[in-house]
Amino acid sequence: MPAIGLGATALHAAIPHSHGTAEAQSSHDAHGRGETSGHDGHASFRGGEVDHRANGFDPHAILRDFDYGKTSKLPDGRTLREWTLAAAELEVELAPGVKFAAWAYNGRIPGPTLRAKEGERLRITFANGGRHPHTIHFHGIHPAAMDGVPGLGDGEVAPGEQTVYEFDALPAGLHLYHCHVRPLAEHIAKGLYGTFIIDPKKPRERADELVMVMNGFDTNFDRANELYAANTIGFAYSDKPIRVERNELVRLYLVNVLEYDLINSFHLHGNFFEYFPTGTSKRPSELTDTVMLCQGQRGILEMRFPHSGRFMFHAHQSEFTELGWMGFFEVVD
Ligand SMILES: [Cu+2]
Repeated sequence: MPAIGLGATALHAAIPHSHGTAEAQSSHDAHGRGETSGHDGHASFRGGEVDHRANGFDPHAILRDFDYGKTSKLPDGRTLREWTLAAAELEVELAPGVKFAAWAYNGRIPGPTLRAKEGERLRITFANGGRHPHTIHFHGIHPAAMDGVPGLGDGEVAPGEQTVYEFDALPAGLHLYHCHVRPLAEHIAKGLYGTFIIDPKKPRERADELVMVMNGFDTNFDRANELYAANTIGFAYSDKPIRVERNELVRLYLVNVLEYDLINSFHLHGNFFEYFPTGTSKRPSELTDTVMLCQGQRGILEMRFPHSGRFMFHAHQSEFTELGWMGFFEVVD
C-alpha cells in the first residue's frame, strides 16, 4: 500500500503517550517491588545519576512493560492486534552526564515490547517522525512486501510519511524488530529496535516475566562501543537491583541487538537457568549459568532462586561488564 503523507499534528497523535515512566513505575510498585538501595561498593559509573525522567523512560519500568496493543475481531473470528510505532530523534543520557543523540521508536530504547498470541493478525502502523528514512523490519514469518527492507513493499519510509505492516503472528517465540535502512549498523546502534513476543497458543506457566535487550552505544562515532547495558542504561540494575521472590519462577526474555561487537553474553551468579533458544520450543536446550548470543540472537531463560540475597548478572566479557553491562537480582522472601 502507498505511503501516506502525515502532518505534524497527526504524527504527534500517532505517538502513544500512555507508556510514560510514572504510569509504568506505579504498576512496578504495585507488584510490591519497590526500590532497593545500591551503592555498596560495586562497580558503577563514578558518581552522579542518570535522569530517567528527562530521558522519558526508565530501565526498571521497561523490564516488566508489555504492550498488548489494541484488539478487535476480524470477520473470520480471528483477533486483530494493532499498534502504532513512531520513530523520532531523542537525546538520551546514557551514563551520568553522557548525552547521546539517539533515534527511538515511541520515545524509548529499546522500543515497546510488543506482545501477541500465536496465529493472531498483527497490524503495525509505522510513522516516521525522524529526519532520515526508516523502516521496521520484523523477524518472523511474513510476505516479502511486509519485510520492512528497502526496495520491497513500501520500502524506506521517508520523514513525515507512514506505512502499515500487517502479517500473522508466527512462529511462537521471542523475536525482535529493528530499522533496516542503510547504513544499517548506525540505524540500529542509534536505538531503532525492540522486542516482539509471540506467546504460544497453550500459554507458558505463570511467571515473573522480565525483558532485557542487551545493547551498547558508540558515543564517539568510531564504530566501537563506549558503553554497554541491558535496556540502555549501564549499571541501572546495579544501582537499583531487580527484586524477585525466592522460589518464584522468573522468566527472562533476553535479546542481543549489540552492534560493533561480534558476541554478547549473559552470566548469572549463584544459580542456573533453563535455556530455550529463540523461545520456539518448550523443551530447554540446556541447564546452564552462561549463554552467548550473536547479534539478533535471543532466547528465554527460566530460573527459580532457592536462596534469598543479592545475585549478580553480567556479560561474561569483562570489558562489557566494566562499561555498564552488569546488575543484580535482589531475591526476597
Ligand atoms: Cu533507520
